[in-house]
Amino acid sequence: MIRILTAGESHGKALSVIVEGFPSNLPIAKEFVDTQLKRRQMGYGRGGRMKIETDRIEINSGIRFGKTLGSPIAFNIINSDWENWTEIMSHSPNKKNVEKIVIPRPGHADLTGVSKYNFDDIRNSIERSSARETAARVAGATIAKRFLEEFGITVGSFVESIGNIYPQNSMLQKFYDNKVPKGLTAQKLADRADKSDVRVLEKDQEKKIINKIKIAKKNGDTLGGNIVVIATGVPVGLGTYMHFDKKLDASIAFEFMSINAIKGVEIGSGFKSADLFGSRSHDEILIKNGELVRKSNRAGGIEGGISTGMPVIVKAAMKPIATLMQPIQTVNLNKMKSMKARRERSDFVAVPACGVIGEAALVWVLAKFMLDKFGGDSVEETKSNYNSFTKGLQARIKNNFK
Ligand code: EPS
Repeated sequence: MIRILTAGESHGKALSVIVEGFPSNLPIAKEFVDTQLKRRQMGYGRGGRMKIETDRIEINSGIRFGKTLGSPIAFNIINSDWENWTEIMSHSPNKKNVEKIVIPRPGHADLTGVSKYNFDDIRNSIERSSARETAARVAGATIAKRFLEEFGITVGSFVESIGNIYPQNSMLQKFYDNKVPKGLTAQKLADRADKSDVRVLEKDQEKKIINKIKIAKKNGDTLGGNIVVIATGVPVGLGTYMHFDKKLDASIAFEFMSINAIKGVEIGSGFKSADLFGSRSHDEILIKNGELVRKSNRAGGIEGGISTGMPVIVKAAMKPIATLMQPIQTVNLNKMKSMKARRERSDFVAVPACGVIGEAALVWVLAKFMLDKFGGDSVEETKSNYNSFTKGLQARIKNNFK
């Protein structure tokens, strides 16, 4: 079983992550992790904070001579902004009378946080509920990403829409229809998306989105959008229908819903399939060159909680950032008076970054299910188990039904 634990406040000294349960001998380079952290920081529409931070890891444990030892892996990511927050985030009693935050912003964990934890200062909630935490999560998940690569599994994302601006020629639809150009791995798709400032695949869509973000900024408003995360090279047989909490799709939905600001998740053509006849919703089974294949992939690579061997397709909806420069109505908790919410430095759009965080979510679940199925204390052992199941699988099916 793999586990991950993150710690850290948004404006504290550092974020930390501990990852446990990966086999030994997995090659992993610091630069590989730092590259993923850099990708998470990109995107048109981020606020001032991303100009301050250059996220990179310090390795504390679990790696020697560029390979995992099988022991817990621990990283730190220093918050450069901490220098400006040492008094506000002091570990000592508040002798300097640092001002308390008393006006909750709708859409954040401000009011729910103080209600639950008995705080008299909203700052106590803001710090941990901040999406800054996802930097630690992305760093930890790079171990899973590297692990999956050993089996030819790649995970990549792109932005499907921001502010209701969709592509003319939907790549997502091509995945549902199984009409994706041959050899287009999820990695290649992500590389293409990374070339765009908003991580979309079409130039024209990019232009329209940037214009809409400019309008949002001018109006002191924010935008959300949809991300698509795809995994290619996934073998048949991850997950099970044997028990509800062991289904692959159930775990994916959980992992995505746990990302800040995500309000909806679908696997394959999800919500759209609810509107169609069954004959238009499922993936016909055909024989091609003596092999069993699927005509389409509307199921998003999962049937009965088990991977089908087709690309795993996840779409997730991110709500607009809740900190508004033209704030909406709330209440001053100290005066118990109605007023506009507090402004504070924030992003206008973080959908491009969310795609990279979605990749971290999907690699994590897939690595977990790979290790559940194939086990192994060293990568070599996992590979040997993997090969014994996947090689000749189709021949075994044919043989069993003779
Ligand atoms: C965030 C508010 C902003 C974002 C932050 C998430 O930070 P700050 O309050 O320092 O301006 O930039 O995201 C990150 C710091 C990050 O690394 O993604 C929030 O309230 O969730």
